[in-house]
Amino acid sequence: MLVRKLSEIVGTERETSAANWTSRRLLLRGDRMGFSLHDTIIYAGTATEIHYQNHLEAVYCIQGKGTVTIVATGEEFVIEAGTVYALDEHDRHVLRAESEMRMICIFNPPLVGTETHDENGVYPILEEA
Ligand code: 9YT
Repeated sequence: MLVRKLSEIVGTERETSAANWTSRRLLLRGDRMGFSLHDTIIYAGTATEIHYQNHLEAVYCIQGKGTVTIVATGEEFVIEAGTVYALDEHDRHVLRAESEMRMICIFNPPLVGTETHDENGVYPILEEA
């Protein structure tokens, strides 16, 4: 069994940050679970366009409040503690954080660990170093 604590990850190579968020990657592809599991903080007042063309992502909000807007349709959903959204159609979307949001994110296929959004909000498929 694998046991790992958030406190052991913060500030290590398992934490990846971008302008609008920081992602603490608790489980990665190397852990051989078939998915990756992240504890992610989205900074208050930010808007991030994201398009996971190569991955499915489920996001469970455990703290804070914001919205997700589907770019293709303009549909907007309020996301707050206790809400999960699943990007089952690789939906391009904009995530807006009214307050700081804490999200538990699951990716399939799992991230290797160093991925960050490209200019289109996409994570590439990476091979492990
Ligand atoms: C909710 C979301 O997609 N935020 C961007 C970061 C990503 N979830 C990650 O790598 O943890």
